Amino acid sequence: NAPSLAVVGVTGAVGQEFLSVLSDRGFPYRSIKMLASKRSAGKHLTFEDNDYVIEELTADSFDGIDIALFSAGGSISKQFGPIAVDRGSIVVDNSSAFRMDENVPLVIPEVNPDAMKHIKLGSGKGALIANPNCSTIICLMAATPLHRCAKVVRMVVSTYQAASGAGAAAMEELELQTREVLEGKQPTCKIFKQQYAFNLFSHNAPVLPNGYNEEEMKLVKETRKIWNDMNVKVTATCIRVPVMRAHAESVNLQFENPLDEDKARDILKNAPGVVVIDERPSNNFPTPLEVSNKDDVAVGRIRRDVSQDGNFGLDIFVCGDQIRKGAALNAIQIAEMLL
Ligand code: 2RA
Repeated sequence: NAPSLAVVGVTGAVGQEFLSVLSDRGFPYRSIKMLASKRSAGKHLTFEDNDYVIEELTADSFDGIDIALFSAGGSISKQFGPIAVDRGSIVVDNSSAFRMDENVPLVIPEVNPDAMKHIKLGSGKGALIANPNCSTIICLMAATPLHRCAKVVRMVVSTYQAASGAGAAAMEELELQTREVLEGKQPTCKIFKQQYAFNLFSHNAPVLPNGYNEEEMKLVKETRKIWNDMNVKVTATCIRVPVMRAHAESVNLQFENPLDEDKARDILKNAPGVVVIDERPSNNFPTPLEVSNKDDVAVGRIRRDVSQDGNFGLDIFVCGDQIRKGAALNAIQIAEMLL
């Protein structure tokens, strides 16, 4: 019978998108528990014409819960994820807390579904499944079909990341700053220490001793885990750009075996969860606005890398909705695999 669900962090941007995706996809559930911090407990929300009272997340929240969707930050996942697993829940965690744990599958359903094949609903045994970082999901949705055909040996990624990745408050600040700047006022800088409107800057994640920020190293490490290939060379530069909710990524791929651009285009046209927008005469290629609020990742600018001999290199440009496929949709597709 249909599973009982819990949504942890239901008031956040991803938490709200969990509910939208559950409804859009007719995900079957016999009950659903809306969980958030003490601050939100007691508030009402309507979901699928039913009224729900948001409950405070506690250690007892997971009794009888089959699947728990988490998106409330790494510290909440670290504290309550294991508790939920002990109570027999299968946790799909959108935070980075457990992504690199060798016992936790890191899953993009269209890419590496087998990584979670040992996890069964109804076994009474809880488990943890990690949702990859949004920029990783969006990149690998396009890069993996090509990798499966010609084996990527090196990937260089430049990302152009939306405000939504920094949360609902960042989206609100971008809108506020845009108005303020247009009105000749001093922009309000609370979320980011610098002006964001009409500007762009290196991703706000902490910078590590090697000079990369955490967002860039997530792309490097998560790609190797998801592809189960510790030798693939990955480097990344992640930039925050004044766009609301969809990431864009420029991806350069170097292959072990030749792959010409026409074959690459065909592979991508047939790839699940991918749409090709690649019209050179009209200069029509993926844009963040085009993919916003949509499930599919869009890819274009497919072209042979002229810096490589033969067909061993390819450049592509990818856009994907950060909140949907980059977080909530991917997590719920993972949950669907448990049904
Ligand atoms: C970002 N990847 O876009 C992060 C969100 N999890 O900032």
